[in-house]
Amino acid sequence: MCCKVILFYSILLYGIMFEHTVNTFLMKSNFMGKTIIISNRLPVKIAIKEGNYSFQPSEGGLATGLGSIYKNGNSVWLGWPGLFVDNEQQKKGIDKKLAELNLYPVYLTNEEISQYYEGFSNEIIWPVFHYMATYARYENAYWEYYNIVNKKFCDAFLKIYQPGDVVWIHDYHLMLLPKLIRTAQPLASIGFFQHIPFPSFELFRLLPWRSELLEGLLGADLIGFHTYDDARHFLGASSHILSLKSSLNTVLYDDRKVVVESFPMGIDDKKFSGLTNDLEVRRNIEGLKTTYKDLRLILTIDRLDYSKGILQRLQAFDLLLENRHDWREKVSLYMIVVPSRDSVTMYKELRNEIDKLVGNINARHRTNTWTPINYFYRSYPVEMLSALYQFADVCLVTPMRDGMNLVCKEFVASRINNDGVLILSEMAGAAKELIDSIIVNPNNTVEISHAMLTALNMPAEEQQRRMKRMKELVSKYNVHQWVAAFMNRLNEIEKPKQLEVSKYLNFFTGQYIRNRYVRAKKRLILLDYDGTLVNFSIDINAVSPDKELLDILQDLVDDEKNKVVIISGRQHTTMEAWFGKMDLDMVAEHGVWYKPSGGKWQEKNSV
Ligand code: GDG
Repeated sequence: MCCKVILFYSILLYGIMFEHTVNTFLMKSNFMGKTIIISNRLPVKIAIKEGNYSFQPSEGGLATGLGSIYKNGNSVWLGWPGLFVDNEQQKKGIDKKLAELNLYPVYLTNEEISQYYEGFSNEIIWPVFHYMATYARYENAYWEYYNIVNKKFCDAFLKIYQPGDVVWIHDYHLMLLPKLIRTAQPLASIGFFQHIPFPSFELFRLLPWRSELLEGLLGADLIGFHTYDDARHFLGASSHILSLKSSLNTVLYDDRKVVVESFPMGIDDKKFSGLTNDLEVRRNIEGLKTTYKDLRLILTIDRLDYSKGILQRLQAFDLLLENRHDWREKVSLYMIVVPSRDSVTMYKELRNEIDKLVGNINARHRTNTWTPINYFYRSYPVEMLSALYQFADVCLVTPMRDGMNLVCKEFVASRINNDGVLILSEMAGAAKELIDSIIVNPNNTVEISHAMLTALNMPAEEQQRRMKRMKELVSKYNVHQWVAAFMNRLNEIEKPKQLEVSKYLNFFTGQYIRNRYVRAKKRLILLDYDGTLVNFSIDINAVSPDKELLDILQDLVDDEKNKVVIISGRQHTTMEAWFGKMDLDMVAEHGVWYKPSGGKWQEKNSV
């Protein structure tokens, strides 16, 4: 039966190939289609003032990087606009304004935001993928909503998708989406990039829905991560959990090749180096100079999160002040913590712990003229960020885990004089690239406090040497290069894939072919014999058509929409003996002999 199904599909495939020349069509259309970017959030900030909405494009790294493709008129971005809207009239107004920016909203209900976003994404995936599995809450309701919302994104996507479009999905909120899209549009070109780490198998296996998540991702053609280790972990999980074979960076899944590679994300370095001339930035630097005078400054900037290693970093600074009294009144920690998810209990608790520890350290070490830790729980405009990046002596970035970490790259890009020192956790993706930083283990508070001393004492020439190399790297592998590398790779994969559509059939391509077959009004079905209708064999007698094959051919011939032709290198007398009684055309002996259905055999010269 199985053989019969495969045979039936291969017959259909051959027929449709010639009916529509699938490959040529696909290859042409792919390069003409638009790019559809999909992420949980749209790159836009929407503010409501007295019932009116105002829109401001987001300045985030992703928005900047992808801006080069989504603002070029042939691309669109699909995502949640970041606020709850229940009024249809208001939705229409928002839709219209967003469409002017090539943005398409997926509206979420409060329940969906709470269960899919705060629940599944941030209370399950986030902790497990950042190796903090004890924080995970495996609620079944979260999983249900994760499915519902991924499906919602798929439905919204299908409204704007056209064959030939390229899809680029971002991040862990949408891990089921590649498969949902693949099922609906089997031939779509789908890329997926994950911005957070992918954990090792031993962590990933903890998830009750591990197989579904992997299969969801495997709907993509290209899966990208920041680092080689993340890609390796993904391949390991596919092999352990789904028993999939992989060769180098390619997994074979459902007869499709899925390429898994690392694409370390860069920043818009020109933006940060350019900000050094900004008037507002210069004013902020003057302000910092007045406030901090001769003090050396260690800068840390993070979103409030337990993955960022904020407490450990504070302990390390405390250790430095305890052990080296000579640095008291000479150095301060300037710590910005950007509010985030603070309605969630564990984030609230983390904030309380940070508040307590900062208070404790300051209470023990401060003097009348010196505050050891200057702690700010708020976000700043980029002009202040840039001023701090330029003014600080040291930037301390010590996450417990981080997909990449862009703050350290922004610090480097801001150092126009090539001075300053970066201390970087080995657990940040960026540590694989910025090897001229001082690399530390974020759990080792002693090592971090030593690193701070090393940084504060580092000779100017060494600072310059290290910073110059890091700056070259940050500039060369910037966000534009990242976007180009990913999109080029996706296109590269697409070409051979289109050729392989004719070679490999799977569930999705099978469905696609079946649909096209059913819809066609007239079909020309050209069938090779050896290796197509029967297995290839050098024993000629072993490959005569059996009853099963003859029945399938008869079914095809009986359909009056079909014209069936068998083409072979075999003797025309053999073909006649096998198929002579059927109402089909035959081409034998490599085209030398031809017989139209119901007609007689004719030799080429006489045709
Ligand atoms: C994910 C991954 C990966 C911070 N404070 C302020 C502010 N920021 C900006 C920084 C930087 C960004 O936020 C934070 O960078 P991250 O790298 O931590 O990125 P996330 O979006 O949190 O996280 C991470 C990243 O995706 C990219 O793939 O690197 O590993 O977790 O750009 O400048 N910006 C402003 N005011 C602030 O107070 N204006």
